[in-house]
Amino acid sequence: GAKYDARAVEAKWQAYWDEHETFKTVRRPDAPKKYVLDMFPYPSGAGLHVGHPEGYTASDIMARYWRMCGYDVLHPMGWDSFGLPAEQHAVQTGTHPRTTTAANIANFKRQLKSLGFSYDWGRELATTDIEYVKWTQWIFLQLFQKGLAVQSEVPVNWCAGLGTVLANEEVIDGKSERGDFPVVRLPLRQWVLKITEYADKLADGLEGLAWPEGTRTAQRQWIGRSEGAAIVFDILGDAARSADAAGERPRLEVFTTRPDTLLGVTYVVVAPEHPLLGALTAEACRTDVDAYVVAAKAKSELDRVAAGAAKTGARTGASVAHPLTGEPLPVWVSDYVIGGYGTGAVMAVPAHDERDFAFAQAFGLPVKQVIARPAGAGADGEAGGALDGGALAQALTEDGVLVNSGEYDGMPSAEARSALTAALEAKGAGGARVNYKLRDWVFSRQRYWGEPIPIYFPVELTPTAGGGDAASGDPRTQPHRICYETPIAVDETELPIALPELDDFSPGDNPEGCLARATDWRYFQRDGKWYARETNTMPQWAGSCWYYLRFMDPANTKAAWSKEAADAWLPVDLYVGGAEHAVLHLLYARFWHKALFDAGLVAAPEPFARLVHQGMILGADGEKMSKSRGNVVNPDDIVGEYGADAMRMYEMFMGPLDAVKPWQTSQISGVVRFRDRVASVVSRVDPSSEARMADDTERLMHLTIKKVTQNVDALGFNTAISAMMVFSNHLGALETAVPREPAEVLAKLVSPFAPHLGEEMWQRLGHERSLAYEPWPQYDEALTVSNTVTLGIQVNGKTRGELTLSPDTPEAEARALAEKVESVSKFVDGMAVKKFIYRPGKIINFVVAP
Ligand code: ANZ
Repeated sequence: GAKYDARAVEAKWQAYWDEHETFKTVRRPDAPKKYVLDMFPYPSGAGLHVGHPEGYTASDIMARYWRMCGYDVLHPMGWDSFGLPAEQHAVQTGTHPRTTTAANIANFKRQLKSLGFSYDWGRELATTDIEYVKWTQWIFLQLFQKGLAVQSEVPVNWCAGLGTVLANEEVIDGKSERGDFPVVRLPLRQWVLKITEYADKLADGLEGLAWPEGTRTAQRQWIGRSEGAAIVFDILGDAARSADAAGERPRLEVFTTRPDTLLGVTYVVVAPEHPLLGALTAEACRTDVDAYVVAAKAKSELDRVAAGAAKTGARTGASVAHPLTGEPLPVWVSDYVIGGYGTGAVMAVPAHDERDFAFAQAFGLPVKQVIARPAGAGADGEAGGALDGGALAQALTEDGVLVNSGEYDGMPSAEARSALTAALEAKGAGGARVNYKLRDWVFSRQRYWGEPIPIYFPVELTPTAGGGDAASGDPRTQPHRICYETPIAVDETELPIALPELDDFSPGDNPEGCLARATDWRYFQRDGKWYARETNTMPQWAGSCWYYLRFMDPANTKAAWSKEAADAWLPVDLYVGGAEHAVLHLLYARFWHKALFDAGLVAAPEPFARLVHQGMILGADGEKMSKSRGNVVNPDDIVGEYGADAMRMYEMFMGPLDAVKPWQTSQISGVVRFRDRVASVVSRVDPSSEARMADDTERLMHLTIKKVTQNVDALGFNTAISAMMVFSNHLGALETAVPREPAEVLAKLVSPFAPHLGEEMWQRLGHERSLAYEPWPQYDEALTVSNTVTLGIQVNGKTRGELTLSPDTPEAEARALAEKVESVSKFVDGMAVKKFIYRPGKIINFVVAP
């Protein structure tokens, strides 16, 4: 037949789907549903990279497959369109980020459409849409009203290069994740979301999720739940008086996971940021301590806690009392203790903690062993439960049995942890404590291109020297104070708070952010009083925290989504996207969802039931694709040259979806050949003929349906394609006309992968409507079993060859076939066959003699 013209066919079906709204979402009351979601892209100026179509093709296959299986499918797409690159472009060129964003979205959409994804484009949204911003702000207000959004003077990661504060997650090795600028810690007024209040729920919820184990582990570690005890040490002497004078109780609290080592504490260490450090420091030590604190500020947290880092510190001159023995213990300051973790202070047990051990060695502090290996566990025949002879060469960090601990001697660590915690609790000197690595989420950014935080504050005008009337003044021109301690929520009816128009988008060096320069926008009068809007904006994560909710009900003007929509669609059944979001987006979105769940706004406790990460596609050189390496493959080029179906199938055929794999343009020809063979097989169907399928064709058809179905269910797309290739080869090799049924089955099976090809074949087979909702082919299990067996052929008991035939083959036919097998005929020809043994399905044996 004529050559298959992919370009024309693909354009035709893309127009057809648009015109017929083929993928408009339906929700029938009694139908089962599948919500198939992609991580929506940030519409960058670079356009799609080949990693996007990989995940998007996988989810599209599932959406199309599930439609054919009778599910109502929600498969939407949109744009995560706030963010730094458009803003940085605006700073450099003066082009409004809105303009750049719109152009980039248009380009992304053109590219996605060229790939034939079955999105319901009627639900398209961008996080920068003012209607969307409105509801993002509304959700912020729900968090604010629940006490989950609060202001705080927090030591933040201030990035002067970007002119903004960054979340811990956005700082890598003391540099900004984007741009690689240095980041320092400074105290600033910030909006903080109290994600730590959900630490337990976020950790526990991971158990029931069908997510990659690595991602669940990453979240668990990020949350970092540790169980232990808080222990208080009374401050002794002068330091107690000055701590008291500072309005603090004269006690120092530590967090430990090893209360069993309590009797091995030989000193206590506070972080350089510890609020009591000033009060604890004796006059004689002040110069050293102050210098130490300054030096510590310059170090990143990561360098401070790095294993093997040289231990530094200073003596404060203060002492505390051991809570059980009363023994005085010196207090040191060291940067290996982190201000923001636990209580910012530790009880040091050098015998059993590596960092304490290194510190004690560096400063000549005593080491007191209180844990010994249990009986029988001694590495070199030491007596269990006894002291290891002499001084320890290194910290003994494992659990064991207690020694040197008075009444607790002989107790195993686990038991001693409870016993000692109970003893402390009875004395009012501590108790069980759970601690998390997770920090609250610093949620404000001093940037332009984000959602304004919908809060305002009263303004107090400073009376001027002339004694003018403060109320009639104007904070835009007059000194004033903004009452940050009294945040007021913007009334729901006044949402959205749109961004002001600016000419200069640069952050400037005002930590209030660039919106502070838009004074006409910032200050407003109501009932004769002046107010100032919050000038911080939300981070890019805000929009991606709830887009999957808006997709359920994108045109709703009364609510962010309706209860009916949420009940109809949640949770997302399949979420496909990159593993780089393991702890950022995927944790933040779960947090918002759980807060919304507690507010009764969603009925499912988790947003994403099943998660799949596509593996990274490397360049042909096996290296990560990057502009500087020049190994970037542009999806437009591939689609232009080979077509969308070939691009889709190639990316699915490269290997398992979640595997990392190199791009090899040369291998696209394999899927192109497959596509063209499918087209030629269909062109050989005689529509008027009712030609019956041969038995082997029918069996292979059922086997293929089974393999493709099972592989698609398991997201094994490469093996599904292999099975279809075998089937198309079989049909292609038929000497007769191709019967209609196997051709129709092939068109349906291939359609989720190569939807344009599928539709075109379906139409050429005489159907008028799209096959998008045709029932998925069913297989007959009995017919998937191969009807042939392979038998060994023996001559005088020795295997000389084999033969594949049906167990029903009659003896005479089996003998004739066996005699023709070359490796057998050598031993049989010219010999007298004394006996022929044939056990159908089992064995053939010739007994011969000369
Ligand atoms: C005494 C002790 C003895 C400790 C021992 C360990 C072993 P997780 O929660 O698992 O990370 N620690 C507590 N707060 C700290 C801070 N702000 N900066 C640095 N280190 C801190 O570990 C908790 C343990 O880390 C705590 O238990 C404490 O040292 C230290 F044989 O207390 B441990």
